[in-house]
Amino acid sequence: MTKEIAYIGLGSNLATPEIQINTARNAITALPEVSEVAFSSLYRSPPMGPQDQPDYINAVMAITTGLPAIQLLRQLQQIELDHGRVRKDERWGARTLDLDILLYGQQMIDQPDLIVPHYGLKERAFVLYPLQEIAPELEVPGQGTTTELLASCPLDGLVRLS
Ligand code: A4P
Ligand code: MG
Repeated sequence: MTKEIAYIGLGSNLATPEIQINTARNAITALPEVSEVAFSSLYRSPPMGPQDQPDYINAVMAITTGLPAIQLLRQLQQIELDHGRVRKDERWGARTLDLDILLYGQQMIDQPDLIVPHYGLKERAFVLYPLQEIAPELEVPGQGTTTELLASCPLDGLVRLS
């Protein structure tokens, strides 16, 4: 079976975010047909969206996987639920765990529930900086390398944690 390298964005701003990110990492690694390739530093940033919520902790993980992209998404959504994620109507509201597929090989996917590359990838410092940390030469299909994209993405208060 062909394997793809996929990049997953992890975010949390409730219930001790560092622990959420760590247990999510373990749950992703434990999925069938998934192996971890790299994991970025943790980053802290002020919330994008409603400001009356805690700061976020974000990271990016690279995996190899034999799962088709849509099956990977379903597995990630189950992990979100297992972490007590409650979907509310408020856009960009606080959450225990958010898992986004940033990239899936060099594929461009445009389906009702899955758009890859992730639409916020190049504007969001909390996605692009950790992604560039683990994949500085990576080509984002149709958009340039992560290092090139970083040049026009301000930090917006993002801090890399040691
Ligand atoms: N979906 C489509 N494409 C994808 C993809 N590539 N990966 C669909 C994952 N999901 C994808 O997601 C809504 C729908 O997107 C899903 O049903 C899936 O089929 P959701 O997780 O239910 O909703 P959401 O995450 O609240 O919405 P949205 O617009 O995706 O929010 P974001 O973009 O995830 O932003 N501030 C900081 N500092 N750091 C953060 O991480 N995160 C958010 C959430 C807001 N503010 C933040 C952060
Ligand atoms: Mg999401």
